[in-house]
Amino acid sequence: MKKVIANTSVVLATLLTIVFMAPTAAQADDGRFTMYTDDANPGGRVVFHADGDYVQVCDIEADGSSVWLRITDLDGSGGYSMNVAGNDECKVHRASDGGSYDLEEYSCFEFNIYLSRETAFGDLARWFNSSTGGNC
Ligand SMILES: [Ca+2]
Ligand SMILES: [Ca+2]
Ligand SMILES: [Ca+2]
Repeated sequence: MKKVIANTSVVLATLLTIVFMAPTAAQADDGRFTMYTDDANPGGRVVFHADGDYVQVCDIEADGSSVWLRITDLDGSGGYSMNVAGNDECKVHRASDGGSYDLEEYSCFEFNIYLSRETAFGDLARWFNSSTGGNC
């Protein structure tokens, strides 16, 4: 029995190593961005991966406010809005959803995240939809 516990510890240690190494690998990639709303204890977060046009919006605080994201194509007419409500709730859209969710490649997009109760807490960023891009 003791031997089984020891082996389990080795497996756990290995798994923990993998879990803690993963975010480092993700941060090293280009074309991945994160932004929070501007309130002191942020109530909203957006994550964008240019690869696959992955957009995740999360309501990360029980503050009575839902989170809105508006995406605007500064080079064209694309983009969309999405809303998520409820603490720890997230919504995801990606290119494979089709239509306006398939953002134009190599275009510059403005991401505007804000809270339903107070738009002054919004934040804005401009990101290239390109794995080698960045801010634009
Ligand atoms: Ca893309
Ligand atoms: Ca909230
Ligand atoms: Ca696309």
